[in-house]
Amino acid sequence: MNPAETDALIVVDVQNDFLPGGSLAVPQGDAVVPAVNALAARFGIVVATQDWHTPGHLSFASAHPGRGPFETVPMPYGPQILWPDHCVQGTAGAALAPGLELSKAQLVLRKGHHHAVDSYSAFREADRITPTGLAGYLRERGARHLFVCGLATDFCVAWTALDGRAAGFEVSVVEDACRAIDLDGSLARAWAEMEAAGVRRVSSAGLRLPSRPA
Ligand code: VGL
Ligand code: ZN
Repeated sequence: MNPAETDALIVVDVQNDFLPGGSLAVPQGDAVVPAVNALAARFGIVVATQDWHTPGHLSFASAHPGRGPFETVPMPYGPQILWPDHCVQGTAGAALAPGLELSKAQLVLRKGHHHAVDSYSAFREADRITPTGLAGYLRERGARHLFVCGLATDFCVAWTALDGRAAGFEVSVVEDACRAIDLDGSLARAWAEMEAAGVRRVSSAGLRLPSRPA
């Protein structure tokens, strides 16, 4: 598999709060940094996303008295897992990880900024209706095949990959450049859903991307 000039790398939520020591730490989340850097050097289109919540965002357990992190509550758009406060707009926890070399990323897309609606997906908010604009951006850039990596495999990476397919793109998830939260079997479920939707499961080593000048 040889990504063409019009293939796009989507780097999902590689932010301090998802790294060890962060408020919603993904086990070994920091391990994706070198893998993502190596991938980014080889793609013509690079997009990074940031989870970007308002203070007191309704996906935070702290906004629901009597509820705790990782419980599920009904929201108007469906069930919502409650999370520890994380990735609050402008905070150090919301910053991209140190060591991430994404100076060539042309777009940094922020999501989850509507106070009452979560957005795991980089394409559509959790109401499944409100678009972020990413599909239009990628189409206008001529992208056809998206390679998705980052954090966390079973939430923002999976939802982004599934919505990328729904938007008509070829989608591959680069497994070694992702890490998962894995809450009650969520990782196995995410891979099953992605495979059923035609998302390819690939590794960096299997890509044989042409190296390109910076
Ligand atoms: C994420 C849970 C809550 C993610 C974001 O980036 O996978 N997970 N917010
Ligand atoms: Zn979030």
